[in-house]
Parts: sequence; structure tokens; C-alpha cells
Amino acid sequence: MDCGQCTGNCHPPGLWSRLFGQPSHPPLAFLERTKRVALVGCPNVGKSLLFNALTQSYATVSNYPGTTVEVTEGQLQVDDWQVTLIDTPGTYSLMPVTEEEAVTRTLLLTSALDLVLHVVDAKNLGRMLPMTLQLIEANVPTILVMNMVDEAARLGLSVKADVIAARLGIPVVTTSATRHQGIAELIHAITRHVTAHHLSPTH
Ligand SMILES: Nc1nc2c(ncn2[C@@H]2O[C@H](COP(=O)(O)OP(=O)(O)OP(=O)(O)O)[C@@H](O)[C@H]2O)c(=O)[nH]1
Ligand SMILES: [Mg+2]
Repeated sequence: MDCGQCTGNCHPPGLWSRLFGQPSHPPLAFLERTKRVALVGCPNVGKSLLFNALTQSYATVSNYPGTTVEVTEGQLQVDDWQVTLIDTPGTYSLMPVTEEEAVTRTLLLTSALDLVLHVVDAKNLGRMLPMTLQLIEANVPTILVMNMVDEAARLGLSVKADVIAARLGIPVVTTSATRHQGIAELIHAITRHVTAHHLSPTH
């Protein structure tokens, strides 16, 4: 095994890098403590605002390879876990029409994602839940984030998160990104998923 992959304490800290430079691979213990989580959903549902509320460091923006579509990444620390959050372009379904939707679909179905946060507008659940069903059918580990509950409440709509969670069989969190409501609950739900799936990666 490469020394770079070793998780033991075979030599004093820093000695290997002073003698041989940085190892090419981070130690396995570090790899096991990282997760990749993507925010997906229709345009204008509040993904980027939630991304900003969740990430605790500067975001990096890059073009998805071979496209002009921008994908933003940032970091979130939960317990001992380093979570890379990915903010994706708005998409209506997993059947891509635009280049943005194609990028999101590729990210969802071919990248090693540990979890997807499907962000929906709580005022328009009927229009948005079909994509939640598509994610569940595609076996993508998903938390449903019903955002904009402030606007739903203003319109007299009550959002029954526990009923929807029981029907869909996935965790559901309600948030208002503009008012910073539900963010702690969302971090809690991410933490629960990340720690529960530590030894049994989902895909
Ligand atoms: N009232 C209210 N407005 C919100 C909430 N979350 C987001 N918004 C507003 O919705 C608009 C869109 O928010 P974004 O975070 O840019 O939405 P997005 O999903 O990233 O949009 P795209 O990147 O275009 O897909 C902004 O004007 C936000 O201020 C919320 O919880 N309540
Ligand atoms: Mg956005």
C-alpha cells in the first residue's frame, strides 16, 4: 500500500512530506469522511439562497466540463464530515431539454453523489413533486426541501411535511431561505443521512 493511503501512525507527522513531498492520494481516513451533496430543482425555487445559507466557506464557480454551464461548489462541515455542496442550474425534470438540464442530469446520474437535496417551491408542490418521484425511481438518495414556506403561509397554504414524508418514504424539511428558517433542521437531516450511510454507500 502507498504511504499516502496508509491510515496508521508509522512515522512522525510531516516526516514523509519533508522527505518525499506530498503523497499523491489523501489518506483513506480523510476520503471516508467526505461526502458530495447536490442541490437540484426548478429555476427560482431558492437553491442558491439555500446553498449560501448552508456553506461556510468561499464558493468556487467553474464551467461544467465541455459546456458553458456554471456549477458552484462550497463546503459544509457536519460533525466530523466534510460535505461538498454543489449548486446546480435549474431543471424541471430528469428528461433534459436545455444544456443546463443536461448538465444537472449528468451530475445526478453519473457523478458519485451521496445525497441530493430536491428543492421545491412549497406553493407549487403539484408542479414540482413529479421530479421528486423521478429521483426516487432512479434510486437517487433524496431529501425533499420544501422552500418558500413563508410565501405558502401568506397564501393560506399549510404544508404537511410529515404526511408527504410518510407518503414518499424520504425525509422532508420545510424552509424559508430568505428568513433563514429551517436551515438548522436541514443541516440536521443532512447529518443524519451522512452518518447513517457511512458504511453502506448508496451508489
Ligand atoms: N419569499 C421567499 N423568497 C425566496 C425564498 N428562497 C428564495 N427566494 C427568492 O427567490 C428568488 C430565486 O432565488 P434563487 O436562490 O436564485 O433560486 P435558484 O433556485 O437558485 O434559481 P436558479 O439558479 O435560476 O435555478 C430570489 O429572488 C430569492 O430571494 C424563500 O424561502 N422565501
Ligand atoms: Mg441558482
